[in-house]
Amino acid sequence: MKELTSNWKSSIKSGEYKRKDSQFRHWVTADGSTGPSGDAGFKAEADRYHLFVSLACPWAHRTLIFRQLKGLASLISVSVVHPDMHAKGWSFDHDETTQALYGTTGDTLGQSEFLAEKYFANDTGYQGNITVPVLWDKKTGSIVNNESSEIIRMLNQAFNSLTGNTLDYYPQALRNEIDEINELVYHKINNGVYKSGFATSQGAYERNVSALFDALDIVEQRLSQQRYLVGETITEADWRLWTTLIRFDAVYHTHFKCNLKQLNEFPNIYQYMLELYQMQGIAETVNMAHIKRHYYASHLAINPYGIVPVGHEQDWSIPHSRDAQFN
Ligand SMILES: N[C@@H](CCC(=O)N[C@@H](CS)C(=O)NCC(=O)O)C(=O)O
Repeated sequence: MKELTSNWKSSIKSGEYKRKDSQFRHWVTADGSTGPSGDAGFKAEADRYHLFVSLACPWAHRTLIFRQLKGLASLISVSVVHPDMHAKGWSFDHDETTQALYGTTGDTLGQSEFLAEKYFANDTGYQGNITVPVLWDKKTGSIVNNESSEIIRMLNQAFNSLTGNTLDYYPQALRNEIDEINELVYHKINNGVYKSGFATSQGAYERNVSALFDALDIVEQRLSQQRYLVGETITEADWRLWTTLIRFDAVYHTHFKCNLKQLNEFPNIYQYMLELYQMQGIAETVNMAHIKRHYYASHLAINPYGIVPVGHEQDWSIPHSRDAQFN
């Protein structure tokens, strides 16, 4: 297998990290008609679709959360890669030890050694990055979509008639507000931690850390006055923010040098993070050992010996104050 040029290494120019666009953009829809992009033919069906994820990846984590929130665990299967990501990209390395420590599953659909094989399965000339999450169609043996923000919208809607779960995390009436806060959260926080950690100049690093903490101040202020990002209703905007928050103190603060403050110094954000962690089905999507191992042991350019910091024990099951604050 050829060596891959990893996303973050290839895209650093003048100190600024630039994330590339995802390439597979088909949509699963209730009746198989065309979605906002890509081809038709991907009808929502039980046991047809599969997710390839790393438990470390905040983007992949979104899709696991929506699989839980929308009651899709028995309809959509999952393979979990090994946390270490080196020259050949994500691997399906898996044994009893990695399973116990990191929740790896191996390639539960086949015999692939690396995730790249799934990308090249139907497109030997594929030039894009080999990223998780991947939404895979077991019927055609091909990738449907590798853009998490789109996968969660499909999971939110397309399978409703199969599951009877009509909870809506992107309701029509709130879309403008959700889109607006997503913009801030994506650029300054979700991707902001990466832009800080992968900056290769002091200036780029300081610019991005400063923008990140300004955005956290805005979010802190907002969450002091309302329960969720767009009011009293929890939406996709909250879950998109949350996957960064849960990794913050253990990884981004240290590894990506996002260290103006720890997250627990933002009282409203911290309590909100606890509240969401304690929602049904969510804690089981979090594997801190996998998260820490991936970041610290894979990004050797910024942590050359791959040493994983011990860190302090974080207990997210302690009672939170959001009920009392917003009743
Ligand atoms: N836009 C993608 C980004 C996914 C992404 O960058 N995933 C990272 C892991 S956190 C990855 O697989 N990186 C591997 C690489 O770039 O080589 C999404 O949101 O789905």
